Amino acid sequence: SRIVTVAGAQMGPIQRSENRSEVVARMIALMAQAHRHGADLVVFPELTLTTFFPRWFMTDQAEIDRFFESAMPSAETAPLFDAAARFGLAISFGYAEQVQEADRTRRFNTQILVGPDGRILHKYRKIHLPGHAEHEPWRAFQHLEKRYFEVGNLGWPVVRALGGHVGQMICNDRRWPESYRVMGLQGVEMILLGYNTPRHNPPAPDHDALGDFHNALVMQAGAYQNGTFVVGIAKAGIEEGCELIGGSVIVAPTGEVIARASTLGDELILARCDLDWTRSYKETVFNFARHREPEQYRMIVER
Ligand code: ING
Repeated sequence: SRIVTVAGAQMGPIQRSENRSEVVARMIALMAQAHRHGADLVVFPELTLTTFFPRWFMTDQAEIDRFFESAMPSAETAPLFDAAARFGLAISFGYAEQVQEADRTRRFNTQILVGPDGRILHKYRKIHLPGHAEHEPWRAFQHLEKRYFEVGNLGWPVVRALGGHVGQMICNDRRWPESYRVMGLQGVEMILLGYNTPRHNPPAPDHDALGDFHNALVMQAGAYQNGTFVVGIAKAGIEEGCELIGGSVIVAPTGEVIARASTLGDELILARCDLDWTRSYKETVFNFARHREPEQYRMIVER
């Protein structure tokens, strides 16, 4: 068996006035708790260093850039790396990444996996950006990820880490089966993801009552259909008047939820995950080499 003791660190709301050092202190408190429970890994939400700023229409790039990290680690985030090394933990967390690439400034919604030695083991940039790019005043709140971020340019890599094959995705990605399957085809055994999901989706208010159901549904399906663990961790609660769902979960390759958050605040969930548990699915019902018919799937890519 290859047991990874996984902690999910659900974060409660982060208000606009809260600075990075205050957030980092909350994160380190959860890491200390995880360490006391013998965790090997702590997974934090999407954009876990600031409030979910795409809810606002902003035009001043300097104001927008105050929500981005132009260095990782920086003075404010270095304590996370130090705590990971001190506790011998790997950590996965999301942040708004500003980077100079190909001689221009680029901005991504990013999640990184940092090893206990402080090395960045995996970086993912969000590919499925939900919402819209222009101001839509009819909405109770905006969802301007298409305005503030570029589509990720790193694909969905799977790396060797934690004694197995590990991948990451972010928030809206979890609703798209392709995100899981691209990693499933690379033999992924544990997918780490964070999310900031408003309870209310202005274009489809009739979906609101099903928010928690859809959240669990997509991660349980993705886990089962690709024989992988899925760790899905929320930033939850009421941020600047906007309610975000909780429902952080750890899902087994069976599709069963084996740990779930009960609150909408900072809350640690835990599970001992035996990566060998994936084999019974990857070698039988989802033996891709034996049972998939890619020639029949072309429409998925060509449309
Ligand atoms: N948030 C949401 C998500 O995909 C959304 C967008 C909200 C989709 C409600 C559907 C319903 O979970 C992010 N950040 O992607």
